[in-house]
Amino acid sequence: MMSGYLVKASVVTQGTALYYHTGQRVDGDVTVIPVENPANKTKTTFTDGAWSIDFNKTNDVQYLTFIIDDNEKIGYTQIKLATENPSMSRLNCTTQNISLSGYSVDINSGDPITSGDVKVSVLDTDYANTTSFSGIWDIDFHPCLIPGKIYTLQILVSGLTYGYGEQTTIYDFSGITKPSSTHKATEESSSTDPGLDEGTEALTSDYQDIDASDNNRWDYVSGTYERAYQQFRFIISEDIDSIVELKILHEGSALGYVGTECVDYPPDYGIYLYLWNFSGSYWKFEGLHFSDDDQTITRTYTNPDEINDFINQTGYLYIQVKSVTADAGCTCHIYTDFVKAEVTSTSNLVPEYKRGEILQKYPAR
Ligand SMILES: [Ca+2]
Ligand SMILES: [Ca+2]
Repeated sequence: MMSGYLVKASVVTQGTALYYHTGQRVDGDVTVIPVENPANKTKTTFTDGAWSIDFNKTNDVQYLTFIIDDNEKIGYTQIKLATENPSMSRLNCTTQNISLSGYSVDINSGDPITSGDVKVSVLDTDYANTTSFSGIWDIDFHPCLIPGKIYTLQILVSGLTYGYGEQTTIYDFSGITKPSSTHKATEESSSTDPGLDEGTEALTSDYQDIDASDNNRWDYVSGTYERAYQQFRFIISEDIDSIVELKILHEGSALGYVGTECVDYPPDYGIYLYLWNFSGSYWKFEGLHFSDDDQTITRTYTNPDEINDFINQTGYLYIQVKSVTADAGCTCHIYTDFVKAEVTSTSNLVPEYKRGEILQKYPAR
């Protein structure tokens, strides 16, 4: 509550100060600042909530700001005495010493933001100050402000935190040399599908041929009346339950036989792609093409049951390609230019940059 009356050149203002949350009466100080003539500010102490203050009014004063504080809390209000307002831009500012501190949490995870930057801007002025923090943020800043004018402080806290996000890992033969603890490719000639790891391991030079889509190809030739096989093994390091997508790519081709002495001339092209199904222990057919040149076969799996069929608990994933069957007296070629698996999972903690904003009123003194 507040009332004011004019005594000669003095303005006497009275009011009652209560704590906002409890309604208890305040013991503290009241300061009145004539906004257009802040040098004339005056302060007095009061108890039990009731305050009264007077000051000498000059003609140019139209706004009064009252600030109540008890060394812990601050309240303020502003009143207007007249209708005409001189430009505040003509008024002198005084340097303020302001300290702010706080505690930031990531609103999604609830985890504290333990390091980052805090920036304070005083809106409607050019003043801004930034400092880095770790733990609780705090900042000291010294804008030049017009006493009695109420400013808005914009406090921006930005910090590094970590959240769960999707991450894609590519498994291919780039940089792999024989033998590798994780990657293995084998070649085999057989009239029936081989099991896992039954063939002969490829050479390091073969791994280099299949490490990129560059038309350098690993070429394997079967025996007569047999199919040519190539198998590729990867060990997937992601937790199987966190995998949301598995993508397989094979680029290559296969040639049914070579040589005019063969029965079925011209050649018979065809390449078949399989994934090993660990649940049923068999090669599951997943794609084919009959081109005489490189073609890409891609398959994408998002069904967790399917992903669990193709990647076992140890992370093993097997891809197999095979040719058609060679005729008697003929051989088959199988070519791989590039092969890879892409695994997208949610298991990895990924860095995220968080940003928060607080607006706070500030009555300059
Ligand atoms: Ca190619
Ligand atoms: Ca290649």
